[in-house]
Amino acid sequence: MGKALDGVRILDFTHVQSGPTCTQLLAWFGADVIKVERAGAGDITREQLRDIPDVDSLYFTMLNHNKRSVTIDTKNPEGKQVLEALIQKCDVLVENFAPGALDRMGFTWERIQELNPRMIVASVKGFGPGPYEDCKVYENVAQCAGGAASTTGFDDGPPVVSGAQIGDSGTGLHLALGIVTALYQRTQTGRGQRVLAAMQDGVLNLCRVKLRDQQRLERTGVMKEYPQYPNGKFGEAVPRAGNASGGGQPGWILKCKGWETDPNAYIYFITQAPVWAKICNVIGKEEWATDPDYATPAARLPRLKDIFAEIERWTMTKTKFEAMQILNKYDIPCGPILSMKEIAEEPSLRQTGTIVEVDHPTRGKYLTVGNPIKLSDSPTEVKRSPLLGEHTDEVMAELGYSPEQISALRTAGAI
Ligand code: CAO
Repeated sequence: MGKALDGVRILDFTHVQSGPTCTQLLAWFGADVIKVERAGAGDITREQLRDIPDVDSLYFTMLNHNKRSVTIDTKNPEGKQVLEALIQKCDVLVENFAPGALDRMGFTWERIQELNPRMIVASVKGFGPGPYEDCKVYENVAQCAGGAASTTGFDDGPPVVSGAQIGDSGTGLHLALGIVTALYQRTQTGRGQRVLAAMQDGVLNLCRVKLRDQQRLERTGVMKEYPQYPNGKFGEAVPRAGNASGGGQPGWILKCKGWETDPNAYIYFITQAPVWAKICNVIGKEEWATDPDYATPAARLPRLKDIFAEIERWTMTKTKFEAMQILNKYDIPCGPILSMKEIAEEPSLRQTGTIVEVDHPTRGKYLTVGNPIKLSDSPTEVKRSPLLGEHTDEVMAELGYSPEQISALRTAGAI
């Protein structure tokens, strides 16, 4: 079966996490992704957080599946020529260098357009135009600058960053959408364009509900679904809401059987209004279904803390999986707090290809997260990440270089 992006060639000039997540998705959708790396060293993550000496790290392998790797010294004049040939051959150039690095290499937007007017140039940067546009940015900086950290954690503690890589992988996902959109527009205009996904913007997009709440707070001074209501205080900015649900259906994380020793023996429990009577039955508080102090969502809001304490008395008598099974029977929305170990061992995730075991020539077998986006006409086959420069000769030959030319460029240190 063909792939959705068959025939699309990506010049992948990305490194670390944000850019590579984007190009990995495009590769999974069938694009030919040619990763250009620094001769001799490669993407810095190849050697970061290594668990096996001299073997590409999991950090690298898990972000660079289905790509080809070529090594080019793009500061070497002959290396620049090779890059120019690649620019002429490819549809999209994706990069996430520090601001200005591509220009300093001599590959300004104008120069790229001269070489290939159809080229789409897609960039991840930490910030969009403004006071911080020249800054280098990593994941947690973006989480802080995009509003995630100030709204995550508990009211009586410091801001907290999330384990989910919303700054890096989140922005890579935004960029991938920008790229396929630009490819689609090119079918009409015949022209390339620039695509920018700033990490601050990507994080803020995912924190949209918090900007909603900022405006609600300014208008009313209080947000009744927040744990600060009714006894705590609201300030000028959206406070950290602990584990309260972001939506209109109050939720909280509750202890389950075994919580004393298992750090993940918890369940997320949502007191969804339509199933309130069923919740009351399950936890043995049938009278709450009709008691005017508890019967309506509005009446419950000032009592949420006590309500969750009562529900927790019930969840603590069950394991998170037992609780899940019972609650699901009544359509009560809830979710077990799954550890990474439990996720890694979950058979259904293996069956859907969301968790995949991959074999690597120097590492051996390892687990990775497969393509989370499933297309019925473009199934994903996860292939191992390339070794450094593994495809240099192959790609050079495709660009029309003879074996002698390739060997001369190698001697010159250009590749
Ligand atoms: N041949 C020769 N030189 C190369 C090369 C190649 N194949 N590939 C890259 N280089 C050079 C670049 O030209 C640049 O040189 P100059 O500084 O002289 O212009 C240099 O390598 C390094 O680029 P960098 O500044 O991007 O790398 P860094 O490690 O110092 O910074 C990072 C890393 C991520 C902070 C920065 O790239 C950045 O802010 N990127 C944008 C935001 C982003 O994506 N952040 C997420 C990272 S994942 O957490």
